Amino acid sequence: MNPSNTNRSGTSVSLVQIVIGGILIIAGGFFIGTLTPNIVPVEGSAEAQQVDGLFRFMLVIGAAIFLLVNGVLAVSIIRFRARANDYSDGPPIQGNTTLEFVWTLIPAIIVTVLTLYAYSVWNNITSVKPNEQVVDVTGQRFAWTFTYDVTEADLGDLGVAREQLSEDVNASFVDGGALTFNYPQLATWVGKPVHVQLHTQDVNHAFWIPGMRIKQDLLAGRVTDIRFTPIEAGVYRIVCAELCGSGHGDMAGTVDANGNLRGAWLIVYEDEETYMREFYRPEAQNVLFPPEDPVALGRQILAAGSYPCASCHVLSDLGWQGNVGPNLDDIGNRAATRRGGFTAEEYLANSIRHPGEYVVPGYGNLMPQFNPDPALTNYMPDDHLNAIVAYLLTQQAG
Ligand code: HEC
Ligand SMILES: [Cu+2]
Repeated sequence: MNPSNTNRSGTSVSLVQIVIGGILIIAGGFFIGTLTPNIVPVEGSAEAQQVDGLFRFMLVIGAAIFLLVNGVLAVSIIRFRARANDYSDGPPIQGNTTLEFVWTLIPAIIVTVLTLYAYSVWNNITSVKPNEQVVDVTGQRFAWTFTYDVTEADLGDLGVAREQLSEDVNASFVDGGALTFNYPQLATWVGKPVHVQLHTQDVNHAFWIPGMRIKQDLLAGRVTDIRFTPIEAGVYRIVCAELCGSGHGDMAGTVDANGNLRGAWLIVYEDEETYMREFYRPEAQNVLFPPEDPVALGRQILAAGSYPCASCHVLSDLGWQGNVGPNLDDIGNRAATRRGGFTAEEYLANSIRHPGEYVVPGYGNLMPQFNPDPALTNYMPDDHLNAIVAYLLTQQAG
């Protein structure tokens, strides 16, 4: 009697039954694998297709193993249950070389194939693509900032010659020879390979765009990076996937009651032309020709999201909804009387340069210090500070 294919009640399992069972299990695995599109978000990038392909492959294998294990379990419970008055022991089985060989070989093959497949997907995702759009992403408690380069060629496109730019503009926006501008959202177009370089100003964060299937940690003191190529126009949520403090939840893009996008989102335009017309040119123009009026300038600087204020403060004029710090809607009314010996301007400037010196009662000392020194994190030049103060003083709601 061969114990491997004879059950306790003496009926044997034929090869045909094993083959039919095997086919059913694998077919079941494929059926469950086809459900993937229903349980994952839209595939917004070429990488998403690859990642989902790998996921589906693992799901088919996992589902087949699930059906095998639970199928055998169900059959065993029914067919080999203890009958009334049967107190006998089962047959004493000792080793089965063929069986052990098979159940070692199959998992070894599966793991090897998965390793090679996953490695090739990772290789594709991380490889350098031609004509990449490079965007610097800065994460800090509790906001994302996206920095775009304005190249010499773009300047021509915008109808500006470099020499035409005023001394002022050069002084505030040229950094290492390149013109850059910040924006609170990431924008690109279908088919454009994007290379994001990730910097953190404080603790570790993680940059996650579920629709693109990319997620990469930001590590203090290091620059990390990730690549993706969008294939579907639309707006996609950007999320921080590393618990980074009390405002962590504010590092995810949200939609307010009026349907407006708040916080960080990825916007994928249909083509380069639409991207240039609707996003790039207006934003670059704003930066190249900042308003002369300090109030308008302060508003523009804050609206660009260069500083992470939005995630900690409410300011209805700009759609800010953070609640880590005081509401700034009426800051213009109380700035002059907050602190003895300080004018409204001095108080606001000091709140931004040295927030720890006077902590508003009822709040934690959580606000970062914005420094006049470019070598320090959270650099804020004096002209930005003055414009922001001028603008905040006009906020006198209620
Ligand atoms: C990490 C959260 C955080 C960020 C980012 C942040 N703040 Fe604050 N802010 C606070 C908190 C908390 C307080 C109250 C405690 C204190 O006074 O330091 C505060 C206080 C203030 C005050 C004084 C408010 C009052 O009622 O007297 C001003 C003005 C202010 N912040 C402006 C800004 C501006 C402008 C920015 C961006 C450049 C900014 N904050 C960024 C958390 C933040
Ligand atoms: Cu974070």
